[in-house]
Amino acid sequence: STGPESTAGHEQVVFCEDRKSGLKAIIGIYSTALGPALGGTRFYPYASEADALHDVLDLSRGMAYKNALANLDLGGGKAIIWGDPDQIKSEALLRAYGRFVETLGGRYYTACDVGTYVQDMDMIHRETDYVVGRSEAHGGSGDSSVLTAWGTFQGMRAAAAHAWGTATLRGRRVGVAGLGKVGRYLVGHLREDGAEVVATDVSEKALAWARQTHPEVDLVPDTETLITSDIDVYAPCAMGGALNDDTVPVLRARVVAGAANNQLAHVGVEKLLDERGVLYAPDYVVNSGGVIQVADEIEGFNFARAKARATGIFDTTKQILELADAEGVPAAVAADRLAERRITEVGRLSTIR
Ligand code: NAI
Ligand code: K
Repeated sequence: STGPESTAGHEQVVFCEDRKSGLKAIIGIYSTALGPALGGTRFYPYASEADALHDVLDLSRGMAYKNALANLDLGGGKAIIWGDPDQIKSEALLRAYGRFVETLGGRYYTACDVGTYVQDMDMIHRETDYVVGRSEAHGGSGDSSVLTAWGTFQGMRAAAAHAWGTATLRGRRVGVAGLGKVGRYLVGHLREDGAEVVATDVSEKALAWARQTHPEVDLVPDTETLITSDIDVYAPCAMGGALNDDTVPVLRARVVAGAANNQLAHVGVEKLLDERGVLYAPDYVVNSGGVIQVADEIEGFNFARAKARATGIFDTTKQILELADAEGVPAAVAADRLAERRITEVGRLSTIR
């Protein structure tokens, strides 16, 4: 829980309420310096309005950095809908929300996040064009884990090049924690590149997929076994907080590069990684293939163009790791600096769009 929140630093924060449908939402626009703000809508039963506000302010700022490093002409925003989606999500509520997004006139584009899905974006689209992450039937790009996994693989190749001199995972042992939508595509890319893969998941379904599709992949019972085994690369592809005070000291991988959001459990973990000589490819950089994919819908989705942009995650990751060395800071800090530079140099600063 958090105290009163300052909105200083954010361009605009919009509180939305529609009594009839029970909608309570907050849209946070951190910056439109690089273009319209883009970020998903999180539908979550926050304990308090203060918690909801704290999350939307945090997440919208994060999106500004993510979109800047993804080389998108987009600023950062995010929204939350306050409540339990299983209890209150309805056509009326989503459409009321869509009308609020429409009132912003294109300063904010929404997309999927925790608790919202492609079909919800299709519903919101009935009220506004400022929504991406739609289904293919509605002019969208469908499942964004395709380019998320591709981009993560590119970021991992860049980290491999930085660590070992060649941009391949060939002959390396890569530990994938989480064989969900992203993890499964990632395993495919790794195998094609000639990596050995060891993996884990808590879901029997996910493990069955691995046994069926990739019988050569070693399966281990849990993440602890995975990270303490003899792996070169650790790819967190499940929940947040994978890198913490318990895991970092026992990590055997030289490189960490994975799709999971918010891998660093708290501020300071980036220093622990640095001290152990672990090369960490920042999560929000390597997993930006997803936002790159959905953002492409604004121009009319073109898979080849979006894939080419996601391939650019290789160069961005390389640049960040080099900047980290040059400035003697952890990669996570270098990433933030690079994002701030692009926002300041390319961005039209505080020009309201
Ligand atoms: P998903 O829900 O399809 O897959 C997650 C997998 O992790 C599931 O198979 C689940 O059983 C497994 N899992 C959960 N807890 C675990 C544990 N303790 N140990 C091992 N496995 C565990 O999710 P998805 O879409 O594959 O996303 C994975 C991560 O990547 C998430 O952190 C997500 O926020 C992030 N991400 C996903 C994007 C996308 O486009 N799908 C975009 C950017 C980030
Ligand atoms: K997401």
